[in-house]
Amino acid sequence: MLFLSFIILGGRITNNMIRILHTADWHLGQTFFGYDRTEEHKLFLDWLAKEIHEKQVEALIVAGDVFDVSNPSATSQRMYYQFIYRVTTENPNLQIVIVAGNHDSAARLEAPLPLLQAMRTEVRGVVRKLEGGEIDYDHLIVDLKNRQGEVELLCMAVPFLRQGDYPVVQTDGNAYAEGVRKLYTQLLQRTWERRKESQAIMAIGHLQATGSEIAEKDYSERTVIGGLECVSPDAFSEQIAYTALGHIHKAQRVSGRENVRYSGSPIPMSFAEKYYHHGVVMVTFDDGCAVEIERLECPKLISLLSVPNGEAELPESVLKMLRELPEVNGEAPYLEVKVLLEEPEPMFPQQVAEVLTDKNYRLARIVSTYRRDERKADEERNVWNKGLLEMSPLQIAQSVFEKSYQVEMPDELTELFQEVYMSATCKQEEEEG
Ligand SMILES: [Mn+2]
Repeated sequence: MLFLSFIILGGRITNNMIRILHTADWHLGQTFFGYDRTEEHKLFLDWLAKEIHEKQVEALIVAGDVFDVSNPSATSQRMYYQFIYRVTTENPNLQIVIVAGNHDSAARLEAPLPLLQAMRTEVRGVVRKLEGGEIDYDHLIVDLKNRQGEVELLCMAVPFLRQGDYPVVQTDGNAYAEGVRKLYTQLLQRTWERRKESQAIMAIGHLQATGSEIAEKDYSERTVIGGLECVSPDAFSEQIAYTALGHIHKAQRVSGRENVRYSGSPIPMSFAEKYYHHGVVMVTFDDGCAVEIERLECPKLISLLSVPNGEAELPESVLKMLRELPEVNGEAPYLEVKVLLEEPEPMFPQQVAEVLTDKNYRLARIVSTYRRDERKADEERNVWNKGLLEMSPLQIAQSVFEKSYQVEMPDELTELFQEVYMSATCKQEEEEG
């Protein structure tokens, strides 16, 4: 059976290739409008374990946001460790590389590293510094071996970068973007020096690349300080055979480059993601190049449904549509109800609940839009109905400011807020570490 794992490239059989699976943004422990998602995550991890075994991959790459919160629950942690134990036991050659995302605690994710290394699993959360304050680039390079036990792929394992993690660059442009670019450039230089002939180089990143497509109004994907963190995909040199990105939940190539990709999240994180194809990316490297890139779509346990599917409608018509919802056998879909109101209708949620009593649906939320008061409607649609949990601290501050003063928060205040927020979160990280 083993010969089946070798792929034929241009008529020649290679047996020193290496195959990886790229995934990201698991957000283990996420609750969806109060609903527990453990079963959805379990289904994904079971599927992933089977794919790893069947496709005989040599490495699993997780590009950040393993957990939804920095202090994950016992259930989420158990699921994570059980998975790592299972796949590394079932596949004695499997290597795993995990980097921290902005939702993860960098220090906490790295803490069990000594144990995980015994299971051929490397975690990079914190960017370590050498004695002189230089970045420890060697620590960010992980060697990945092919089936023959030879190093075939050099992996630049870069976690989500916070201020202080990347080199300081004097620039008129964006200090974050330039700093991140410099880190990748210097890391690539170091990796290139180590590279032996026929070895490929890959990069991992948890960041928002310029030009990447995010779900409209999707707060769950936005970074901690909105808008500032766009990194140009040029940061990923052509010398890098494949760049495995995390953070954006929609699977996509970046700037049309086949080998710079977001794998996307395995399950939808918001109603904005209901039409996404969720999955992972399988990449085969040979002779220093990514020779095959294939998307594997993962199964869906619970589907998402909006009523109406388009713009909000009046209560009568929405209730009628709800009454006409087909019966569902199996898992109840998550349901979003969008209603257009002319005045507050406090009884509406109860009416919805009554209509749904005998129906197998999970009511996630009712989004109310007011027809008369456009300003208020916009506010509700755009901000508060998204839920505080899905918004970044800056977005919360901005919306409070707008509510109080009826004007946008001035740039000056926005900058001050970001400064305070960054220093507060850096301090928190230190305390955790
Ligand atoms: Mn993220």
